[in-house]
Amino acid sequence: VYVLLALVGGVALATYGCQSPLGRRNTELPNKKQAISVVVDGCFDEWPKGATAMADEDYLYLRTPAGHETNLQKTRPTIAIWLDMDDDDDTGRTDRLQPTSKTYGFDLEVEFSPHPSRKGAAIYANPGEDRRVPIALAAVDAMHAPTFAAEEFEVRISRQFAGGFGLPLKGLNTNGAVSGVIVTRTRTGDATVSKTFRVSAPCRRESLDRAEKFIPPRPRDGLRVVSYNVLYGSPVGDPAPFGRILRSLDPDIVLIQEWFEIDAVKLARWFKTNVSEKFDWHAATAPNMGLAIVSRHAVGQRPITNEIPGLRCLAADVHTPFGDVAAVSVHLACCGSAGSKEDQRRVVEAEAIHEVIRRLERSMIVAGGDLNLVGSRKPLEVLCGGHSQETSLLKWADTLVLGDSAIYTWRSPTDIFLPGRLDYLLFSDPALEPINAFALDTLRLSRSFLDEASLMRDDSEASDHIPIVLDVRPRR
Ligand SMILES: [Ca+2]
Repeated sequence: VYVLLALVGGVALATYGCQSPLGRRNTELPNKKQAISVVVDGCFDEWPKGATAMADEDYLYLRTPAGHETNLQKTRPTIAIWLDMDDDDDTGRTDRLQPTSKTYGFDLEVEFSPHPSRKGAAIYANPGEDRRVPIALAAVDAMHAPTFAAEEFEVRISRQFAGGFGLPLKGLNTNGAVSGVIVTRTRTGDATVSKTFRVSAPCRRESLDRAEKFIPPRPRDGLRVVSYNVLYGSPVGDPAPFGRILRSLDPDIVLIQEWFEIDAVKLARWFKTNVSEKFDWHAATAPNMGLAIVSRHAVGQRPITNEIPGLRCLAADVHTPFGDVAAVSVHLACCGSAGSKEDQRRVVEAEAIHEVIRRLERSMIVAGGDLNLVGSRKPLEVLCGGHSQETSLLKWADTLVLGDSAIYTWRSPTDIFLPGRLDYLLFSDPALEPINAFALDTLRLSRSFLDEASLMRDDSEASDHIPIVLDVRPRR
């Protein structure tokens, strides 16, 4: 892979110019341990021309076409990756596939939108001819991007699940050739098989190498904004992990979703008790919507008038040392897929919220929340106010997970869905300059880092969403 990547070494700059439907990346990527590898974000600019598979010490990456615009975990027909982990037909389930006619020994199958539910993902090991063993999704640390509908996807599969499933030791589990195909299969069994992909995997890292990453300090000449879906008010009954996480992030403004039935006084007190006594916290809440905005700076709630029953949007002016910043916490309707009624509802909600934001008449705007972007990308574009990030009122930040080369904001290890990017942070570009953007998943970080930041290994598992962070400073 490094030989392959050397060909595109020129791309290894701090800022990627992503021209995919995701839009141009507008925040710097954090320094990475490797000079370059795949960033699982739905942009393909780091992929050498013609490459469909790559591998590094930790993961196998596959460029997976769907053939039409769709959500990979809500698509039909089923799309499956059949992996010959050691490129050896003596192991796994043998199959002679047209049009290649080569005989494979498929060891691992990753199915998207599997039958009969046609949603989520399923992973199976084939340790022998007639054995098919389901593997928990979390064990394979698999994910894909984008989460919203696209024509092709970046998929990654961890190389760290070796052993335990009777899978071959050569190839993916240690080093050497890995091959496979992508199989599209209808419910009646009709299958279309891709060309074979083959990659030479470098030596696998001995054990999961958690990143020695430190949370970038809050900017002195700017503001740190956090968006956090806290899972049905979990901080009330389980304050410790949320307190540690928010303390480590040191936010100026927190945009909260799913914290129901709490008033501004109680919420400010929760922050004083659990995050920092140093500040007099201020809050605005919409308790029936589960939304809140909390800041160390004074907060003035803005009235919202809209025509849409059940719209979840809360706006406030935050009186920062740099002037008044409009802060907006949003939670769009959940579920569905591209074009579904839920997706159409999200578009309508995004239109209404964009109008709310426009009427706030502030130049400095930060907005964020759980957009539930499991259908089309349109709600995001509409919320920002335009298809092009060049001309829209708001831009979104690319919140790479700290210490990882991927963007996800939601994961639930016991769910049928793989991790996804549901949450976004937006900012008004003419007035605010993005400095840093990241997401915090404590599971990705090393013991020494966690100790340094006074975090516990499983703190970010207190919610199914992880906090996303954006640092901005006023442009002068
Ligand atoms: Ca990418």
